[in-house]
Amino acid sequence: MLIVRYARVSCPDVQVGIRQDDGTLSPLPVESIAALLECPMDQIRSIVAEATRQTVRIDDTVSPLPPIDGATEVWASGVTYQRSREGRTEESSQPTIYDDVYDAERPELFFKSVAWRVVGDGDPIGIRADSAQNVPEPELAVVANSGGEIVGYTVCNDVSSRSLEGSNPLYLPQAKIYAGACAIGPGIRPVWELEDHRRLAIAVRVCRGDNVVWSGRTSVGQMRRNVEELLSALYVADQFPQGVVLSTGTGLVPELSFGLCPDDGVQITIDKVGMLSNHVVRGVAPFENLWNRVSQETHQDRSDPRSPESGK
Ligand code: DO4
Ligand code: MG
Repeated sequence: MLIVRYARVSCPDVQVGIRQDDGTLSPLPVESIAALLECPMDQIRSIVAEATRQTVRIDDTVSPLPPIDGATEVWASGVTYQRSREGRTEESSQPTIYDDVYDAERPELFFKSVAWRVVGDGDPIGIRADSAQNVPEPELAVVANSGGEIVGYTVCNDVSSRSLEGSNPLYLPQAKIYAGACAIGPGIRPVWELEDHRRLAIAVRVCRGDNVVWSGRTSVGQMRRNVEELLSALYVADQFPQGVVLSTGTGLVPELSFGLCPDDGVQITIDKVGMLSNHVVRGVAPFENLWNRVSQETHQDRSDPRSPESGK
């Protein structure tokens, strides 16, 4: 099962539910995934267990949404796989810093996105208009609650500007945070359904027209650090009252001659967690609707005077 967010044509309010592997959806009695992540694990498990009684079929009237909302933030870790260290050493004007951070006790952690900027499965992902070379970064992301307990796992594409980061590591925030740079989905696989996340395989395929122009495969077992270590480094100096999604770094970096182009299709699959598919667009304009989406969801709240149901 996956914990998902979705909207329905008959009832456009955003709902949180459980998507079963047989293609049925069961609504959950919470208003947001953020509200779920406020709870301790035993409560999350019992809320999820309650969901399975009532089901609806998934069809064209159901639109999937990214499994993140509210004040939940996305953070990411870097240079956690040997392949990321090698790729960055090759591209960078300051190659030694990547060796240093790979070996260091303190992991590299960086802020990636607020929830409303995240795109979901089937949405476009972005490349910056001012960036010459851009890559997908297929990553396993861990979802934790307010207490730092692992709730589950999802797929993240940490889309990045390789040329900006390569020209100067101080440009990292611009290489990592811009319109369409963070895709997450399709849902959250609860931790109690996975025996050993380190055995999960991660695969990527980039299609241009009918051709596969880049593909790769790795396993979470290749990661130098473990997810508990990454999470405790994040929680040691901050609080996450509505939980966090922490992407654990990429082990798949293409050769330097490869870069994403508009209209490319990017598919990332993680065993037992799901497949995240997106197509590439350039620039900011295709993401202008993201703010409309979040603003509509906010005003769904009946207590808001701008909501039609409030009668004000
Ligand atoms: O060091 C910069 C970012 C690294 C990263 O995003 C990764 O290794 O996945
Ligand atoms: Mg990354």
